[in-house]
Amino acid sequence: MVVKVYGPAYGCPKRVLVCLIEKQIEFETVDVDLFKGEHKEPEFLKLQPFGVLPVIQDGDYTLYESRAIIRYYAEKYRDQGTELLGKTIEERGLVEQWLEVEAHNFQPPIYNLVINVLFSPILGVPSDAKAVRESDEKIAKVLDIYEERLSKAKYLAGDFFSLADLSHLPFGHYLVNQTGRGNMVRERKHVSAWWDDISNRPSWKKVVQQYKYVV
Ligand SMILES: N[C@@H](CCC(=O)N[C@@H](CS)C(=O)NCC(=O)O)C(=O)O
Repeated sequence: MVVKVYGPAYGCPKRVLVCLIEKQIEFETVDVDLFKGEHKEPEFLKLQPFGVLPVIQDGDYTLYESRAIIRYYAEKYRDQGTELLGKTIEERGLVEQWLEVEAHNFQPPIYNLVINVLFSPILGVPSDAKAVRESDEKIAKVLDIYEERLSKAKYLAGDFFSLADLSHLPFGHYLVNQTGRGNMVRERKHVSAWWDDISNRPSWKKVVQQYKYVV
């Protein structure tokens, strides 16, 4: 059974795509156009009642929330493809810790930037300069903490690439390549080396090449 992933052109679904590639799981994609409001149509809401991307269908199993999906596949196919959860319960704890940091500290201010810097002009709505300034300040503080962590470990959870690192790829890409803030990463030696390492993985390069970002 091939996994169906909805919305490959956007950031959060790319988190799922890169995980499926690392885990060597076959999938197909279904386009959903956020700018046309397809994610708010009744058929889509039957799958994802909150009207956001992604959602996956795996046979008759439906799952949404990108980080729930990647945890599910990393666990289900533990012995297939890249091991993404750590070998010990302590390693797993650190993977979970950094997944939470990504979800609550890293992605939200970058998401705000993406809305205000990239989406607002397309939608023809004014961008909120205060929100942009506050997001920049939050991202700088978060990256200072990452710099400290990555000066002691090659990856966020230790010396192994994990779901925690993988989860940063879609919005790290927005930060470095789409919102003109690559300097925030480049100014921090260890964050910069980490970003080069994870974003050069064949899995992520394939996602970026085959499922182009809409903006
Ligand atoms: N916590 C959710 C967030 C989903 C989310 O915000 N998705 C964005 C795309 S990255 C979206 O669909 N936005 C459309 C909207 O908010 O209307 C997840 O990780 O799956």
